Amino acid sequence: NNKGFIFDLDGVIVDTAKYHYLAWKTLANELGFDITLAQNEQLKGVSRVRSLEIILDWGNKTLSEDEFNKYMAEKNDNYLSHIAQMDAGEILPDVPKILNYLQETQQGIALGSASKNARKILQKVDLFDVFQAIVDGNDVSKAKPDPEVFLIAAQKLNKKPTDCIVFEDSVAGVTAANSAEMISIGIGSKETLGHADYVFKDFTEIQTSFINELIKI
Ligand code: G16
Ligand code: MG
Repeated sequence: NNKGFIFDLDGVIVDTAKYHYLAWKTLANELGFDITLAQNEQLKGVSRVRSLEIILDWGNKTLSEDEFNKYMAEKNDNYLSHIAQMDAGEILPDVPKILNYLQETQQGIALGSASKNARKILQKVDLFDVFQAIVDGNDVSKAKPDPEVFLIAAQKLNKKPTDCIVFEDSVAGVTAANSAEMISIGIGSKETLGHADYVFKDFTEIQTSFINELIKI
């Protein structure tokens, strides 16, 4: 048996949320306000453009289109300066264990991320070659919770959506996986991700026996 396993990037494979936060915080401070870690939670899985719109709302600021684009570019440059320092040590615990198992059992492995920097990050942490298909913020026209990103990933893996399993840490991402009729596995808390088919705190809680069950479904 052979299924498609689709991974979100930020919050599932690596914790880049902390670098997004640092970069957005710097930007907000420049505009004269601050953003909290709790606010940062609401930006997880959200596109770059939408994130800046939300942040400007929080600070009660409006920008011209030129300024908006300037701040977006500045934020990304700042973010990329953190990404440049990344290495395989930043892969979240037990993610390699599951990826290795999926490779050993010849499952399809894809990435489904909102980030336009996904390929760069996978290269930095030395996981680029593990993925048979990479679908990221450059490839989609509709952001999560729209299922587009995962449907394209399934297509690239040559799998039916119902034969795919998605690992996601964001509310919108789990909703997207459910709309795609895929099995959704939330990585995080049951309170936030209660709409997922299964929820685990992190990959240390996921056994290969559970992966086997998913492969047999
Ligand atoms: C990630 C993050 C979001 C970020 C988005 C776009 O998504 O969770 O906070 O705003 O990508 O990233 P970029 O600015 O690099 O294009 P995911 O889907 O991997 O969790
Ligand atoms: Mg995520």
